Amino acid sequence: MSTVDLEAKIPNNVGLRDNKRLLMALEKWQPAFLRWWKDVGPSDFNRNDIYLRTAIGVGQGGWAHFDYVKMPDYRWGIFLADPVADRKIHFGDNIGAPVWNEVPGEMRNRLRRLIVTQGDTEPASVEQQRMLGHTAPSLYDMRSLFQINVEEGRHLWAMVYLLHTHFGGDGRDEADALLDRHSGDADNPRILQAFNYPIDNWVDFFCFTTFTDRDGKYQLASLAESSFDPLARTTQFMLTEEAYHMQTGENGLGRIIKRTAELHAAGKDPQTEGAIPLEMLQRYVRHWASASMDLFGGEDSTNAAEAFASGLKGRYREGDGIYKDPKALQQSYSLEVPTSDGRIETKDIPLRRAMNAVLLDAYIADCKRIVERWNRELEKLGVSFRFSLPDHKFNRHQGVYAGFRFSPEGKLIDAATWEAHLTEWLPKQSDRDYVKSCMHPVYERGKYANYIAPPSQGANNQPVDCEYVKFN
Ligand code: BYC
Ligand code: FE
Ligand code: FE
Repeated sequence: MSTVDLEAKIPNNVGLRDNKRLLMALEKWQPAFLRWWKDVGPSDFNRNDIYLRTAIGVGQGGWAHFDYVKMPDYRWGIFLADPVADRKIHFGDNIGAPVWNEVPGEMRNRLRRLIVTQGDTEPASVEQQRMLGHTAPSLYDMRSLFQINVEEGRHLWAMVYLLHTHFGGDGRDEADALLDRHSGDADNPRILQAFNYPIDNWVDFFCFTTFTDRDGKYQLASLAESSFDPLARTTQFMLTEEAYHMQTGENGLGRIIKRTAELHAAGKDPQTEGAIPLEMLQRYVRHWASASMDLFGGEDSTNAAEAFASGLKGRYREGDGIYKDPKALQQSYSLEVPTSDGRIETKDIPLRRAMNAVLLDAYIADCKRIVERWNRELEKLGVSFRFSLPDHKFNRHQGVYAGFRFSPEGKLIDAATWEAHLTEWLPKQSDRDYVKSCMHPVYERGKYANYIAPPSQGANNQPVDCEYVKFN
């Protein structure tokens, strides 16, 4: 197993110590990163001791070392999963050839663009969430937020490492630009739209970590198949951390649902008790699910075809041998496309061009499982409300459905029908005002805000009333 240099200024298992030029470049970027953290990362709480998990190795358990840390002292490091000896390309046009450790010239631009897009989302999410500590519903939740924030910071490091190591001067410029764009900045926004929406309340936060971090899981998983081995190894390791982000979302929403359901069961009106009505939560779910589906890009995409053909991006679990044709040349994909005269046609497109749609399908199946889990809880609590995922055509701004109007069930509708139902389907101003009115911080050990049930277990087997964040 690779050795991790923990004493280094930048902890790493990539032998930075022996690559003086790279080390110098990264040590120059490091203060810019810390400045960025201070300026637009979590507002306040940088002096609190927080019970955080830090990656100190890539082996089993090595990435889950817990201790009290102040966020700016978190050891942001560079960790790649250990290499697989003699790894071969396993999909696309170059099947069977050895994987690349350097970027093939003809793939440079496409690969740089993928890495920059991935890298851009990581700091964006930290910026979006920067005010949430001020309204944390408990110390447990505050810890989760900051855990996610420091790890997204590390994911930025992961992409910056690749840019610095493999893309020369252009890569260094791109690494700087990752700290210059800002979420929601009118002049210099983040690349993908979902990363420009504000996340200033915990309902948006839990929806974002459920649905948007889950796009992260699928994008990272497809990059983890990459023939460019350093990218595959970096993203593999990032995925180990990602699971916690999605759990935070799924459990967080589950706890909000539980609290509301318990009030229903007790014959009380959730809204007079400061809890979140389930219909309202459903509107937030529709917003974030559809915004996250946009992150998969167009369903019919030559970019996606080329990324697959050249071996840069595979399908979900491509390496597990679950697909019949690893070249994806023999099959087609049936895509529903809206026509200008208001019908939906099924069009067969070459499978390679449908790679974004194939990945989106896997994502949607995963999201459906989450929603079903919430619904089983509701059933247990004796509440008749059921959550549903919007159809993939609903409220889309990217791909073949952009510019058309669909109901949450996937029925093509006209603009007037859309307008008439908008406030029923997506969060409206009064929802936002109400949710905001529920956001009061709870910093007392073991106490939880009124709209959310306590978690069923604490972090890292600690009790739920552990002092996860110290105010000293
Ligand atoms: N917004 O061929 P198309 C995460 C552009 S989340 C704006 O349809 P393609 C995280 C596209 O760039 C995971 N623009 O799509 C989560 C292209 O522009 P050009 C992030 C968009 O290129 C939570 C044009 O439209 N990782 O990690 O196949 C917290 C046509 O594009 C959008 C990645 O995204 C959009 N939504 O696929 C923290 C992986 N969609 O070239 C972190 C890397 C498309 O015509 N990125 N466009 O100027 C990719 O794989 C691809 O760039 C995309 C788009 C899947 C995003
Ligand atoms: Fe991430
Ligand atoms: Fe994440």
